[in-house]
Amino acid sequence: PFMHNVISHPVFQSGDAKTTFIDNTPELFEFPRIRDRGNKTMRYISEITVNGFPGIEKQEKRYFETPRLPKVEQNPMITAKNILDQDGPEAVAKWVKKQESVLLTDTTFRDAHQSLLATRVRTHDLLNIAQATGEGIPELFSSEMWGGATFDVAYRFLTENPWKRLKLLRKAMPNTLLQMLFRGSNAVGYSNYPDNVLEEFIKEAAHNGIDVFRIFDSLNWIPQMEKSIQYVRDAGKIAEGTICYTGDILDPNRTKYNVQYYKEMAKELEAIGAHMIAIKDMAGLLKPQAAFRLISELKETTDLPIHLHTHDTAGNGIITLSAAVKAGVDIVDVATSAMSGATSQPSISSLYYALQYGDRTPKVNLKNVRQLNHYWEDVRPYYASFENGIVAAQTEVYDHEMPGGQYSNLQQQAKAVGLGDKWDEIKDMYQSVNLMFGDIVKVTPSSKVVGDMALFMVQNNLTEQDIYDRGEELSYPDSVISFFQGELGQPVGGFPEKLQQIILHGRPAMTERPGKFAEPVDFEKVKQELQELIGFEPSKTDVLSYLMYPQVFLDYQKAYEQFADVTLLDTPTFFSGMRLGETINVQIEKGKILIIRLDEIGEADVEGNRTLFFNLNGQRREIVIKDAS
Ligand code: 3PY
Ligand code: ZN
Repeated sequence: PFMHNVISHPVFQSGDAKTTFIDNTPELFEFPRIRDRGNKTMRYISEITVNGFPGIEKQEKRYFETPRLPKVEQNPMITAKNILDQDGPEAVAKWVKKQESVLLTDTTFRDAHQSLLATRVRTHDLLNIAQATGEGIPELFSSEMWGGATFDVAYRFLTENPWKRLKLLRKAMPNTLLQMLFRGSNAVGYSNYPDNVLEEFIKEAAHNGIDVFRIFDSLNWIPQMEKSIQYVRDAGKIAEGTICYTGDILDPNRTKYNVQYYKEMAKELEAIGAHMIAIKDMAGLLKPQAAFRLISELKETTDLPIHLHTHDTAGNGIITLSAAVKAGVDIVDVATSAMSGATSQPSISSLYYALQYGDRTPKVNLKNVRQLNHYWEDVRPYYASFENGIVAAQTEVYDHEMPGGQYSNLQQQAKAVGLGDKWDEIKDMYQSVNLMFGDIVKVTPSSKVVGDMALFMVQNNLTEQDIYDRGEELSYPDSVISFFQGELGQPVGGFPEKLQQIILHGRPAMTERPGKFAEPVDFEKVKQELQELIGFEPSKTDVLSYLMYPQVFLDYQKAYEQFADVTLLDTPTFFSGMRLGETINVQIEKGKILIIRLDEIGEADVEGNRTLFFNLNGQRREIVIKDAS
């Protein structure tokens, strides 16, 4: 129901929308004749009130208390951000190594809500607490607030421009390093991009406020990370070369990813210019004793600072982090308590108490930490519809090895194709497919390949043997074909040849870095093309977004034209619309407030249209909405 006009237009849906589409299809532009923001805002509210928010069940708007806003005690100091700005990334690395206490990265603004709430936390709610977070915990190494799925979800589901989020948080937290997750040659998307796109993206991200880039490759293939690391260095920012952790270094039966493997990878990352080494345990597989061993050995291998990222899915997060701290890890990732645990990161305050009175206790003002957490206790319930349903520890992750972010997605996908009752079987199949594929690193986008194949096999009642026996006759999911063609790069130890032959029906595969052959993008040309589509001159960041997510970006622009800036709405209104008789305030700019009251919702007429009667700043207004029910 959202952007009915353009998006559901048959030409647009067929994918044939050319640059002349808008000229030849003037009816699309009949609705936004209403110029003013008040009407556009009421139109959005009406749409949601009548038809619900897309993708979630329509429900009564709940009553919420205003979130408690903290009064933090200030303790001005020289922060890691100040060091970066004054002396550059090497100075930061040196400073990190000098700290006796363990340093912390707060993932509340990114991975925590990506892992718990389907990445749905809005800029509105981040911005309300950003300044207090920066001032209340200046000791943080960094705040992770961008990358991964945030980019896509912001445009697609929240009708937000993620670049604007970055700029606003940058301004609100001037003394905190802002960190992003970057998928190497896949940037913040799912496919391979030409090198000059990576370069431009990193340049713009740095320019708009990103200080630390955590660069990983979904197969741990160094050639896919090399360029990005160089571009981050060129931008004067911090490049974290990332090792994705999989398997179990202590399991005598699984020797592919052993300590030696990780040590060699750390050396390679150092050699291609990483300022720090990140260990990205995306599924939460790193057990406490393995963490102690891994960090101890890596500390002996490299002089670069080591930054550990894990998930608490199996319930061992704090023990794992404590063991890593004991072994000398420099920085660890944590989240505010109300947004921690289960598929998210371990809690900042739990870790604090676990390490209290020790020689590496994190230096944070715990009173401030607690105050900030009150805010999140109050805000998380806004997003109840997006909770992933994992409320307790799940040790079976040690078997299936599915990243937390994928778990609920794949579960949804399974339900959508009528396999909801086969979820246990799908998890087992996921594990088998991983082994069939040669035991690969599983994280966006390689995790999607394994998930798609598992679903495909369960759906079609196929066993591993069936694939070998009559696999030539089957047609596989696109992601699986593209993986075996080498389009994501090369997995550790290469592809299983027999399976590769079967899936590619004997066609040859790429063995080199895909970006080596990709034509550079002509930014000027893309800009022209986009300008014709949207009717105004796009910014550099618009062009980059359009390159990564063409349709998503165009959909976003249409929604913006239709509804104006919906990021200004409070979150309960954004997801649930308004109650009859309710009044809300929307600050559209400094000193300019819309006071909106919903007075009446009319009956649907024969065509299914309803009239909603509002009072906007004292004047009666009507909005007509099609009831899609
Ligand atoms: C992402 O790429 O979105 C991830 O969070 C990987 O863990
Ligand atoms: Zn993560």
